[in-house]
Amino acid sequence: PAEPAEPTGPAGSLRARAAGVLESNWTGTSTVPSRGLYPHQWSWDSAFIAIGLRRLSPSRAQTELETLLAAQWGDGRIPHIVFNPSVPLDAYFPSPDFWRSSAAGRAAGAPRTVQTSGIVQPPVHALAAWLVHRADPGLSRARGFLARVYPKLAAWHRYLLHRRDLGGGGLASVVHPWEQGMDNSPCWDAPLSRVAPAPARSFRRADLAHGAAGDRPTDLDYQRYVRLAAEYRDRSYGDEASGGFAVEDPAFNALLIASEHALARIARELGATGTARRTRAERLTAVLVDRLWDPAEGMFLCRDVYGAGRSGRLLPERSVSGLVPLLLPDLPRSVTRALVRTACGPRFGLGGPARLVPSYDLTGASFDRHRYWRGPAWFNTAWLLERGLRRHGERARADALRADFLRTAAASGFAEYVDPYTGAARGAAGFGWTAALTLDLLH
Ligand code: 9WN
Repeated sequence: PAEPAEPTGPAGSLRARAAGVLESNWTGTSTVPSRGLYPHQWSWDSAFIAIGLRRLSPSRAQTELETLLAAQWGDGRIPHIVFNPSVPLDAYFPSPDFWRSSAAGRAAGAPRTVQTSGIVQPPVHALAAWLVHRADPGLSRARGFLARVYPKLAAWHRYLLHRRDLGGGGLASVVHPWEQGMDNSPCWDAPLSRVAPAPARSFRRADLAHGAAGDRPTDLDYQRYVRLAAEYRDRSYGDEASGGFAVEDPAFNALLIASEHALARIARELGATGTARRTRAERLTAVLVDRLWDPAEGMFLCRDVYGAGRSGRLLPERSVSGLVPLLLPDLPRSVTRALVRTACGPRFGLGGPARLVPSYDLTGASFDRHRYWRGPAWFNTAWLLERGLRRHGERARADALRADFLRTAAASGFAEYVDPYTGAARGAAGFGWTAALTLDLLH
């Protein structure tokens, strides 16, 4: 790719500023997404952060992933939060005393010494591990990095593909909106409406001390998040009996497939053929198209597994999640062409009126340019789209998205998310994956 112009500002080069964010968010063994709002280690944040950290320090990037993997549960799940014991309990909700992982998660093999949540996040980890290895293969081999992480990543994928195939069609389901990572996406409105809200006074949100209420999920959203998580905990985090919420999400599954391709490469590097994994990734891609592709919309949609009287149905909401599968190498050409058309059309405005890629259809009834995953543009999804465009030969569009990414990251102070029309900063400043993915795209 063409060398991106590196925007500079009064505070020094963009690279130095991004590195400074990662430095101040580093705890010694991992990186927090943001000091104030998210003071612990988050699963998919750490994967994106490792992808950027490899440009600064491949050994720190390895440590980032290994710290997360050290909190893996016996059943293979990688928890969505690993709690830092030195952070006060009231700094983030839900805190360790809500999840009670080492007690409630005992049957599922939760670790005894570290406190975690009991839900998961998108499986970006094997992809991150492979990219981290590629940044310095000599160091990685000398430290036995891939040999150490491979069995853990394989167990993680096994958990998702077996215990989480709640729809029975071969894809993984998320059982909580926090698992998919786009917490208050309009995609969850219909399945969440079947969840009885927990009493408002049964918990205290900590996020509103750091973020504007209009930028965050609503109280009613939180009441439902709390109900779902508490019920899962009270089932000992078992996936046999099902709760009220199960969704097959295109981005979550596309990341699993991309990571399965990465695991195939890792297996090959470790002396195996990787063929079985590559074949599985190809097969899963076909299943993804079969179950979630909507040709009329020209994008992937979410499947509400318990919708339509538990026979399942595609949800009509159009979120950026439905464009993320562009990342995959084995999609039919008709699908990749339609995805690019949809991304560049009026709904997502890529290369047109929108900055980066909005999290939700600009023309959708639930669009809200400020409220978190209901419209604002996020940097991790832009990074995934940039990769997808480049993979499928859309070089000019990928270059333009990368330039927009770098400009917006610089001007917003590495914001958590931005207004999809103006690029104005929203949410936390000095956000981990925004800084990390900036470093990656500058490279
Ligand atoms: C709940 C940490 C996380 C991200 C998610 C984002 C947000 C948490 C929250 O922050 O979720 O997990 O408290 O809102 O939605 O994608 O991983 O950055």
